[in-house]
Parts: sequence; C-alpha cells; structure tokens
Amino acid sequence: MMAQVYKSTGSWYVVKTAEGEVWNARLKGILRLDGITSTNPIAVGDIINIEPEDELERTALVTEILDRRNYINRQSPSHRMQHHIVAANIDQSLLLVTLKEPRTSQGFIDRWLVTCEAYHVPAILVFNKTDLYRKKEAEKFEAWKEMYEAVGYRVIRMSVETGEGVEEVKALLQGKISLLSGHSGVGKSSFLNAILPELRLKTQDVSGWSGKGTHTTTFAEMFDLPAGPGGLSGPGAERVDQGGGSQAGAVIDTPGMKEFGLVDISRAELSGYFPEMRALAGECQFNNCLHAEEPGCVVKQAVMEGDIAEDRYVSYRTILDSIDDKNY
Ligand SMILES: Nc1nc2c(ncn2[C@@H]2O[C@H](COP(=O)(O)OP(=O)(O)O)[C@@H](O)[C@H]2O)c(=O)[nH]1
Ligand SMILES: [Mg+2]
Ligand SMILES: [Zn+2]
Repeated sequence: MMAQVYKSTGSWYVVKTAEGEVWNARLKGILRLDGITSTNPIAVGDIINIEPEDELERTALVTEILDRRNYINRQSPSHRMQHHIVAANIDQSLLLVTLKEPRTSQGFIDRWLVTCEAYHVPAILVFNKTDLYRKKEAEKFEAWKEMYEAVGYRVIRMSVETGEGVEEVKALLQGKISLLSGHSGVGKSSFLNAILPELRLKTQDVSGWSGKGTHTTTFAEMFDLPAGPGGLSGPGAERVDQGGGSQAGAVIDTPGMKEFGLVDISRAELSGYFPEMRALAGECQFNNCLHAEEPGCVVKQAVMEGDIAEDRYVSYRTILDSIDDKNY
C-alpha cells in the first residue's frame, strides 16, 4: 500500500493512504539503508510502501521508501556531521519572518534562501505581525521588500492578528505542498489555525517572550488543506500519489528553528545560490573566483555600483566564512 508520511515522532510515522486512511507505520530492522547520514531515514512528505501489521490497530511496517522528488536537509544542531531531513517532496517553501517579537535577522533569511536554492525549492518570504510595525519597522520592511524582490523572491505582508494578507498567502498554498518555516514565535501555528480553524494548534504565549521560547511544535507535521473552490472540504477530496499529497494541497508545519547549519554546500558553489551572483557567473577575471579578495571580480564591482545589495553581499561573505571546506 502506498502512503505518504504526515508526521514522524521518532520511531513511528503517521501516514495516509490514497484512500485517506491513517496508519501508524514503523521501520523494521530489515530495511537498513546504506550510507544514510541523516538522523531521520524517513521524513514528512516521503512516499512509502507499507504492509499492514495489525488491521485493527492500524499499524503497519514500512517496506519501501520511494525516491524523493526533492527534500530539504539541515545540519543537526547537536551533531555537526549529521543531517536532518526537514521534509521531502515539497513544491515551495514559505519562510515566515517578523521584524518584531521576535526579530528575524537578515542572515537567517539569507541562509534559508540559500538552502532553498540549493535544493531547487522556490521560496516565498512572508512578513508576519505587520500590525506591530511602527515607522522603523515599516521602513525596514520596504527596504527588504525592495532588496528581495530585486533578486526575484516574492515578498508578502501578513498579519494573522488583523487578517492582512492571510487570504493572499492561503491562495498561494492551493494545490501545492508547502513547507512552512521560521523562527519559533513568528506565528506559524497561528497562521495555520487561521486557515484551518479546526486544527486548534497550540500557540505560544508571547507575553514574557525571552527570545528562547519553549517550542510548542516538536515534530514536523503535514496538514491537508480543504479542497474545492473557496477552500470547502468534501469527502474523497484527498488523494495520495507519487509526490502528490492531497489535491487541494498541504502545509508542513516545522518546529521553530533557532539556527540551522547549511549542509552539502561548498564554498565554490555558494554564489550559485545567490541569484544575483549566479547571473554574473563566469564573468570574473578568475573562473574560480569566490568574490572575496580576488582582483577583477564583477560581483564586487556590482556591489560597488549598487547593482547588488551590500547587505546581501555581507550575508554571502558571512556564509562563505562559515563553510569549512574540509568537510568536502
Ligand atoms: N501581534 C501579532 N501577534 C501574532 C501574530 N501572529 C501570531 N502572533 C502571536 O505570536 C505568538 C507566537 O505565535 P505562534 O503561532 O505560536 O508561533 P510559532 O512558534 O511560529 O508557531 C502568539 O502569541 C501569537 O498570538 C500577528 O500577526 N500579530
Ligand atoms: Mg508553532
Ligand atoms: Zn568574483
């Protein structure tokens, strides 16, 4: 039976079949996968084959993991050399960011964008909590919007509190599997509750926000979106197929990420994941130019002339310095 993974709690996977049946599946020792360096061999979004173990309890064994169309990996925060697959078979990635309570740093946004570029997953930036914006934040937003749109990313204003932009973001989710990410406290669960009221996800109390926040979402989890025009759900609307998920689309809520390391990216590759630098590939004096201290660098020239945002270049250099090429 083919099924898609909706939630992973470590050793058990909550999966859904094409008929919309929910099973609890587990990996048996037999299915040992060679060369796996990730902390989780099966991720949310994976398409698997299962064999029923107990029909009454709806438990099953995983017999096969089908090839992934794509996936997003991150470095495990505790073990540098280990990967953690955040989600598999996704169509797009929505990064929720905030300029207040908590403030998302540009470095965090750029690292996330680099990751999405590296895995060929289109990324959209959603600025939530716009109701909290004063002059300072409004100006910051406009500057960042201009900067990211110039590079080709879609930037949306949203306030789950007032409803601004919620319908626009909801419309973007239709028919796709979207990964919802962002720091803890930016409003991921609140947003999902707004578009899927029956969910009633636990949200975090922002009062007494310490910047540390307890994570209310511990595991990534996928939620089907209601089917049909206007988001009306009907029976039989959900379907699982190869890389599919529900026809109406689905959203994967991820635990708030404080930090994540980039994996599998070498220093030489990095500028290829900055679209504005990728556009200049091969034009520098040295063809192995890292756009750092080399002479005749067109990227640095573009920064000087204001064609590439200085802040994006600073992010590039920061990430470049953080990549330890000894890993490759
Ligand atoms: N002012 C304001 N607060 C919001 C908004 N969206 C969410 N919050 C609050 O931010 C806090 C964290 O939200 P939560 O959904 O738990 O964030 P998550 O960790 O990303 O899932 C909660 O107290 C929400 O009520 C918004 O648009 N404006
Ligand atoms: Mg949450
Ligand atoms: Zn260069």
